Amino acid sequence: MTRTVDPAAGRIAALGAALVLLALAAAPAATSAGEVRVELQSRDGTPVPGVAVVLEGPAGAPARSSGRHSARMDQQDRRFVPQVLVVDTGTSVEFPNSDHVSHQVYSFSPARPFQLPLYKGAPHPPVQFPAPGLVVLGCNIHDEMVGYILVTDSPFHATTDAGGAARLREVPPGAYRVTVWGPLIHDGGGTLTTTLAVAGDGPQTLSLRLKDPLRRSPSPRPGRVDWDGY
Ligand SMILES: [Cu+2]
Repeated sequence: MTRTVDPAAGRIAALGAALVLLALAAAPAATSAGEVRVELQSRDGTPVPGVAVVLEGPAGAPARSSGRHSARMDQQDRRFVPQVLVVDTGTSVEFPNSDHVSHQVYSFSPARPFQLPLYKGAPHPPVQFPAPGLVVLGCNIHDEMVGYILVTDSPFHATTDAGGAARLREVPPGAYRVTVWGPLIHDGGGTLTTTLAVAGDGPQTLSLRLKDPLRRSPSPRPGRVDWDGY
């Protein structure tokens, strides 16, 4: 059996672990909420939608969740919709199939291997994602289908909209590490990181522009499936 291993997943998991340790070691800091807007443009200046943005830190921030414990990734026109989902560790995700054809959804990613036997509609219960990392989804019937669930210990996460903007709300002041991940991003192997000082006294915007052209097709792909022994 071939497994899909993405180096970005391990890096993000390690950062999540560090965040938890810091949260345990320090008392909660006084906070005032702020909104952070992260804008992502391609090399030619067009907005890049469907990209995951995660803010981690600062030291001393209380451990907390985003408050969202369930999510949904639909299947429409032989695509996962949305193609990229970013969720808190422990979130349960529904995978309804709105197509007229059946799909067989699977992941061999170390963060959460699973498979949903061939189905239409919503016969299967939600799948829980108990560990941080990048989960790459495929369909055993349609090789072109690929979806991604980025599971993070940080409550500050969003995906970019059609205008290439991600909005992160109620971000306390402090120094954050910003991670940007998308399946069409070529820069940095798909993962961009930077730092951001959040002042907390009003909305802030971080504008990022890619140096490399976007990939033509999403990466990584799900591993080729050998169902024997699964
Ligand atoms: Cu399918």
